[in-house]
Amino acid sequence: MTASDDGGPYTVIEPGATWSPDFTVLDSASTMWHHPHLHGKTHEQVNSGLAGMILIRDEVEAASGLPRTYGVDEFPLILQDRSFGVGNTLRVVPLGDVMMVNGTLDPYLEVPGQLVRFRVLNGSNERAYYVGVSENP
Ligand SMILES: [Cu+2]
Repeated sequence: MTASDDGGPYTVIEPGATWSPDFTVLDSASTMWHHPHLHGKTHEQVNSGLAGMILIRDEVEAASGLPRTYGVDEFPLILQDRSFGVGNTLRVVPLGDVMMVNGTLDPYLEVPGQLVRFRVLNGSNERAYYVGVSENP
């Protein structure tokens, strides 16, 4: 991967512009995420929703028997805490007081009565999540 395809802090994408990196994925099947690294603005931009998942698949994962039909039996869940101010504007704070999943307040998902796969991503700025417990640092 070249530095220009890495999207580091010196790759500025102007409003309305498009950036199309080109690289070969070398990782095994996994759940990754992308987000900006503009110096001093990462928190604000991720808080505003500039983040998402990258689902990497391979033949091992295909043969695993895990559910893998996106939106049918495999679901991405991006957890983010947020805080809203006057007029429901997003506030940039380290720890939000409202939970969102996939950018949705009070999320609801109906799943089939079978084995399903959740790909869970902590997309929060500073909050850590633990199974069954959410802890503030
Ligand atoms: Cu990062």
